[in-house]
Amino acid sequence: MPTAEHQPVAPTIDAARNIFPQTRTADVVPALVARFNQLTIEDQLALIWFAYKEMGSQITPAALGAARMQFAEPTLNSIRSLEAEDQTKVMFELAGKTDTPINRVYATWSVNIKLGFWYKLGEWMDDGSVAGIPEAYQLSANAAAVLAGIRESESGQQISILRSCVVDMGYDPAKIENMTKVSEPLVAPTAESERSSVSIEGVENATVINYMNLLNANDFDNLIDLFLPDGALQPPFQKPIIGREKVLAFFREDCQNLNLIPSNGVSEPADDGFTQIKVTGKVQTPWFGANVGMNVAWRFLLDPSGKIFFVAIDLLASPKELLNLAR
Ligand code: ECH
Repeated sequence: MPTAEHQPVAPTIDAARNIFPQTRTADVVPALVARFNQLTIEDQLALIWFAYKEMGSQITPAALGAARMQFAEPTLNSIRSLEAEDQTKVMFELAGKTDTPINRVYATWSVNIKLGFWYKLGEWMDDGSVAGIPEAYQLSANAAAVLAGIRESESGQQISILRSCVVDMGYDPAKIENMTKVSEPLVAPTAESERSSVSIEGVENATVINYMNLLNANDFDNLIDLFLPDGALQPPFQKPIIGREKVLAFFREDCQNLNLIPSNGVSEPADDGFTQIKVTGKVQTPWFGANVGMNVAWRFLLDPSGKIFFVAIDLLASPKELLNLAR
């Protein structure tokens, strides 16, 4: 019996999201963030303060320079000039995500500017120039349990939780029409002669190697050429960002000065001439430098010409997962 000729069909993004389904991600991060969001605003601020007291010292000052503090400075200075009571009120409103002028400004900032803003406020809370959290503040039982959960997680997971709490604060950017985003200027790509090259045990694929090297060099214009026009990138705990234009905007806004340190991988044919590749390794953020290595996996789906149709970046559940290259 003649069989119908097999027509190659492009995979969907939804299908691509499920490649290497055995990858165990750090579900503890969204779980703790959800529990955090259930707490009272007072508890939320105190909890972050206590968590930050334990790990904030690992933040590298270089990151602050990179966040180009001038964007947050007018807001920071206006907060500093307020009475203590009103300073606390502004912080409550930020955590409460209400509609206020400061919360609307906050909504326009890139992730790094938001982090830098809080970093500076934290310093001022510490030295007494801005109202702080009373040392004797008693967390509720629920808040104490969330803090204990954060303490028990790995450092890469801890900073992901903190980042997520900071990103969620302020007014919802989606509710602001025609919003102009404010992000720090682009750094120049690393000079060709100063670039490093990764090597990945088990993977020689040129697209994957170039992806790592170009991202490490902040060379986003060449990096985006590795993607198909409708290619997608899925950051940890997020929905895929679809299409070259949006992915490029994301690289420029959120991905400067990352350090990708892939170590192992596996490559295998998928349907219709596609190739699926999983790589595991560490990622360092400019905020913590070598102090915090996040255990991650990259799951690539490449089309027959070697372009990226889909790549997901996952924060892994444990270091053990670095060795899990199962299909
Ligand atoms: C104080 C009390 C009042 C309330 C608040 C306070 C201040 C809190 C502060 C928190 C600072 C937190 C920081 C967190 C930084 C986290 C950074 C992370 C980065 C992860 C990056 C990854 C990159 C992965 C990617 C790869 C790709 O291949 C493609 C791109 C991309 C205490 C005052 C709030 C100051 C600084 C977690 C994983 C590998 C997807 C980006």
